[in-house]
Amino acid sequence: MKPMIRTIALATTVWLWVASASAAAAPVAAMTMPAKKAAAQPATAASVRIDHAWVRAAPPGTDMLAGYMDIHNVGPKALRLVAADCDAFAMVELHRSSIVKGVSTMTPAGAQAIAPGDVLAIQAGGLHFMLMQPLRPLQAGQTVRFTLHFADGSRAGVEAVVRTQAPTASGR
Ligand SMILES: [Cu+2]
Repeated sequence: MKPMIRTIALATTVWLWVASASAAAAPVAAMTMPAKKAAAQPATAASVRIDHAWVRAAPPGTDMLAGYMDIHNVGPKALRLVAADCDAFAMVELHRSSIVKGVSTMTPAGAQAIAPGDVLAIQAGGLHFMLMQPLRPLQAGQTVRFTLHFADGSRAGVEAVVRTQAPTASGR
C-alpha cells in the first residue's frame, strides 16, 4: 500500500486546490484513501491502544478539520504509522504544526515510528491529522471513525468524537 503521507510539494498543491474548491462537489478520485481495497484484504490488528481521539468542531462549511489522538504501542514490536483514513473525509494527512518566524505553519509530518511501550501523541500544538474534503457535515457530539495503517500491514480503528475542546485539560 502506498503511504498516504505525501511530499510537501504535492501536499501544497492539494492544499491550494482544496482551499479554492470550497464546498463545491469536489472530485475525490485519485486522492481517496485505500479503504475499499484494504477491506478486501484483511490485515492484522496493530498492537495499539488509542485514547483521547477527537475531532475539533468547526463552523459549517469548513473545508478542513483537525483530528487528534494518543496512539500507544502496547505490543512487543516497533510500529510505524504510515497512513490514516477517516469515514467522514476523503483525504487525511498527518501534519506537524510549528512556529516559523512568529507565524504558525504546518507541514506534512511523514511516517511516525512508535517504539514498544511508547506513545505517539497527536495533539493540538504538535501533530494533527488534517482532515480534508468532508463527506458529510459534522457537529459536536457526532462520531467519526478513523483507521490507522502501519508499515507492517496491520491496522487499528478508533472512533473519535467531534468536540469543541480537547477531552482533558492537558490533551493527554
Ligand atoms: Cu494541517
